[in-house]
Amino acid sequence: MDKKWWKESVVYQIYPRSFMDSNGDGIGDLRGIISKLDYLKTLGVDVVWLCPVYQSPNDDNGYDISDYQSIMNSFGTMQDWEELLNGLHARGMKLIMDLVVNHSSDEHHWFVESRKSKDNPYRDYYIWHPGKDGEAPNDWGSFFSGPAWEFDESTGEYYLHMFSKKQPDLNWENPKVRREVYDMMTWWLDKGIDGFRMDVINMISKPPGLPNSEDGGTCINGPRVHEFLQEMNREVLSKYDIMTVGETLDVTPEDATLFAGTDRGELSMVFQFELMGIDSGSDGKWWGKPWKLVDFKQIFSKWQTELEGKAWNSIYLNNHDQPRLLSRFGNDREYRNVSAKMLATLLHTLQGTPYIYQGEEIGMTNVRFETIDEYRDIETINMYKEYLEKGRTPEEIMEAIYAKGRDNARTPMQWDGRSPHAGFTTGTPWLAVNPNYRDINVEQALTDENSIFHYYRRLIELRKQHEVIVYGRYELLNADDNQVYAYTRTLGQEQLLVVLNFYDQPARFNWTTPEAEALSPEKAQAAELLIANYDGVPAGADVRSMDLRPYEARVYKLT
Ligand code: TEU
Ligand code: CA
Repeated sequence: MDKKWWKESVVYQIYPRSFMDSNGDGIGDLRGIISKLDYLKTLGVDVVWLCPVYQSPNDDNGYDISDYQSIMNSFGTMQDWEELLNGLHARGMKLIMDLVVNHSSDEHHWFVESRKSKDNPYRDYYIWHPGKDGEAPNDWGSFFSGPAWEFDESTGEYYLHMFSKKQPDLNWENPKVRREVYDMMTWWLDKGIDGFRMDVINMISKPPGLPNSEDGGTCINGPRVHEFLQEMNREVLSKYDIMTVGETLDVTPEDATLFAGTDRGELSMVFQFELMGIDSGSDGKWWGKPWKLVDFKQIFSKWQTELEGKAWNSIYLNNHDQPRLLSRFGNDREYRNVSAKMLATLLHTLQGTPYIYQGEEIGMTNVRFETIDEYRDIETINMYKEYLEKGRTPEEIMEAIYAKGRDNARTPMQWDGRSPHAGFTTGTPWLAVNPNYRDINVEQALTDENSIFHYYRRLIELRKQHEVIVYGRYELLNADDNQVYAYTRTLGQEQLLVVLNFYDQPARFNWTTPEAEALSPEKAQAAELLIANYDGVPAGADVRSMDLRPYEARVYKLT
């Protein structure tokens, strides 16, 4: 068993713009986060992942960086940042920073230089190409609608931008670019941070000749990506006791063992997106289809078993780019409390490092703003225009945004139910607060012992008490059951049984595999209930079959 602190940790993701505003300008900031450190300590998380706080024109809320070594003015100063780091460390928590180096902002001085002339020393920091027959160099599309190429008048060439045109892709083929990135990373690590979350890191190597996507050309998992990451590890990461998590689009478990394999000298773990695609349609995420529990189980199980002993999972069901997990996979209406706890039980009893996205711990939900003008996310705004042009109705498009838009996750954190704007700001928030804050807020959650928050706190505590939760081997039970998700976790003599009803109806669980038959009736009746999301679970009942209430979740210790 290869023990590591980051395997035993729970990570809390902060989207600074939406977390807490300390000065009334409507934008969350570093001093706001500092004022909530005791809240995080109460929850019990070990690591904070801070989304980008660097200087940025905010075309994509900080994922377009114009200076990697200074703090965005509206978030505060470097001194505030140091106070945040010290405040976390003083409370026994760690800090990982977002590393966004597939692209920079077009306002970064590298790009300002680069676009000046073809012989500028920074020209090769980015990916420039002449057009082909008066058109873009290839057929790639940007993730934020439209082509991935922008024609630049001044030199008559195109530059590549996989995201917005204000996010030109850096040219990793250029060793100078890699050196700059490694030096910058070292500079942050020497300030004492505990690691990085690496934005779209499996896109940094572009295929030679930039073939059309029609011909299989893609910037995902490009030919030199592992070479670059191994170099980065050698030059930078290996010199520190840190954790790294790569955001990797479109990867299989096999790819993950390459990026995060124990002996690969690359990353600690990756975020996979297979689960996030479970309700996508043929035309991507917006025009989706309902998801099925059997598929959901199959995907988690595949990752659990295929990474076992080879690489480490990161476990999440939402982040700042995804709808709220409760609205997507649970029930954000009459079963909000129990279904949020049921999903939390899953996330905190799988093998891997769990990631909590701000507000998840109080059961925040998706939002439905009436008009597109109330939305702020560039992906959402571009998509609205794109599909209007393609002939969809505004109503249809708004429904897609309600289901999948990124602003669902970005509405401000709901701190209390009394103040205007949920106590997030005394001014006007940059994105409106979800009107349900009167019922769903931190103040309420802290005082109510039965709250989702306290359940998360107990789950985090439980992980510290039972090694089997961290390191135990996972085994799926009853794969074909479309209502109940059940599995065991086993480490030496220790065994857990987790049973989760995913539906708003009662369900019956019958454990019939040979392992269950091997359990003696005495043992099956002596199982200890470690945590459950309902009261009144019958004591001493045989755990091999049970009746579950809607969204009921139970974790038993069998040995
Ligand atoms: O996201 C990468 C990404 O491709 C998707 O998650 C994307 O944002 C979208 O949701 C697909 O439909 C990362 C960051 O997490 C995201 O916030 C940034 O916008 C993006 O990279 C560019 O830096
Ligand atoms: Ca502010």
